[in-house]
Amino acid sequence: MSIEHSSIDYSERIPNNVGLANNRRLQRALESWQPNYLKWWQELGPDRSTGFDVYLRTAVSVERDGWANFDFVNMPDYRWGIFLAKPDLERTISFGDHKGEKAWQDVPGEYRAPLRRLIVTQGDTEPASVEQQRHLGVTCPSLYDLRNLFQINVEEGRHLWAMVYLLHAYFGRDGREEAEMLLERHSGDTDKPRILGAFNEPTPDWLSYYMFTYFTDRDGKYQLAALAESGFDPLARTCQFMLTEEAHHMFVGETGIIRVAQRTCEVMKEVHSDEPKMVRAGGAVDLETIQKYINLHFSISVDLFGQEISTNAATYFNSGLKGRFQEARLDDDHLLSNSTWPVLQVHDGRVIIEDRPALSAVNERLRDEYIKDSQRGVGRLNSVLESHGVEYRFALPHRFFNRHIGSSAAINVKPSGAVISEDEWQAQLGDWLPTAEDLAFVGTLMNRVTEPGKIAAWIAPPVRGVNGKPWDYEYVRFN
Ligand code: BYC
Repeated sequence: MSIEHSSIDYSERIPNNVGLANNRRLQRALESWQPNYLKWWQELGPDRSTGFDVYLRTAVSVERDGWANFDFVNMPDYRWGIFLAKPDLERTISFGDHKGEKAWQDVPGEYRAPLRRLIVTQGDTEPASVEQQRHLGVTCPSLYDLRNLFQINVEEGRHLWAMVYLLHAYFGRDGREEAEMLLERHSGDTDKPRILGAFNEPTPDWLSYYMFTYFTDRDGKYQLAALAESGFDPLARTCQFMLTEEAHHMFVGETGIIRVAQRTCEVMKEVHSDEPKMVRAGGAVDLETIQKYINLHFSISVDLFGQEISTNAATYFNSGLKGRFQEARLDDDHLLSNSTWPVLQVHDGRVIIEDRPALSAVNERLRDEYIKDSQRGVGRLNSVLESHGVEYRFALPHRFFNRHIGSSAAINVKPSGAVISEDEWQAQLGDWLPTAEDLAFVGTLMNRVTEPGKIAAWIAPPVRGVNGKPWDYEYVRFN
């Protein structure tokens, strides 16, 4: 491969720091994918966004001070490019059968298929999320939120570019075909759906969007962190850089949910009631409905870690393709040949904990980390309720609640963790997951607010604006 550096050359048709100009074949291949990408963005990217000047951050280098450069960008002229974190030429593989060997700069022949599958699966989620969110701009609660939506959308687009670069640069003809397919599958499409369940679910309103960016983007954090450990160095370096952007997406989710809950608390005071009906009449989302959204989005996202016991995951680990969260910091043999991990399983319709070989439980271990992290945000959300003197508390449902992947997919589990019959499940479903009526109510709140300094009545303004600007700054200028 060509010489790589940290700063990004924006004079090129495809901005990059991978020395694309020195590899004409690859450059031409990516340049022929580019118009298809732009066509996809026009058709399935953010609705009604063309011609706006949006205050966006664009990476100018992958150095600490270079990746967050803010300026107005006329949509859709955002410059999507290819940025890899700086190489560490001494890097060695830290886990699995190849532990201690030099990280690979090329794809090892024997791991070509599983590596391509991982990259395709990761790549598939990125445009999927843009598709899922495409109508939200039409009902934005404020200019600040509209700007954040576009920021996340352009970055997910760039994350797609990151995976497409790997496919084109390292996987030859089948890589190019996979890159085409990434633009052909679509979220929710019955014939050609996106690969993973969560990415075919609708994101119909802004509460769903904050939940998605809180819960589903957080899966992104954990999966990217596991891939950032990969022995395939270009993948590891791509994911390292993607992780810096992912943090902002989760921030939008967490602060979004907090702002919705805060406004609900204020309205509860205004209407002197905690009755959901009264809160709704006051123009806010009742806490019970927020909890149902948490239950839904948590359960959908928890499915993204695969089955509790996975031979795929064991193979990925053994082969050095995908590690554990912060692999290098873990204090063990990094081979997992003799260790076990406690795993929740369903046996005879009961939930039990079993020690299973740690190697086949690496997906479950990543899910454990994810759940701990998700729980921390719920704690912060509850502090908001507490600070308003509200007694209600949010909680994550049991990890087996509403699952479609893994050993609990075949049984019904209450948010508390108790196993129940199908009849009980059907009878109580509406208490735990958003009903059509809940969705319709939240839908009635979704009205577009685009005047600087104004915000929809169901959500509190953010504490801070973007990049030191006030929250009521004109983040989007309509031309
Ligand atoms: N839906 O052995 P298993 C993000 C399939 S999010 C449908 O249990 P494995 C982002 C699985 O593919 C991060 N199918 O687990 C967030 C397999 O199929 P095959 C995305 C599912 O293979 C917001 C079979 O079931 N990145 O970046 O270790 C906005 C048995 O699988 C699901 C990645 O996921 C599901 N939920 O695990 C934008 C990283 N779960 O192979 C972006 C790359 C499992 O038998 N992907 N299956 O046909 C992976 O590491 C793995 O593919 C998975 C699945 C962890 C997803």
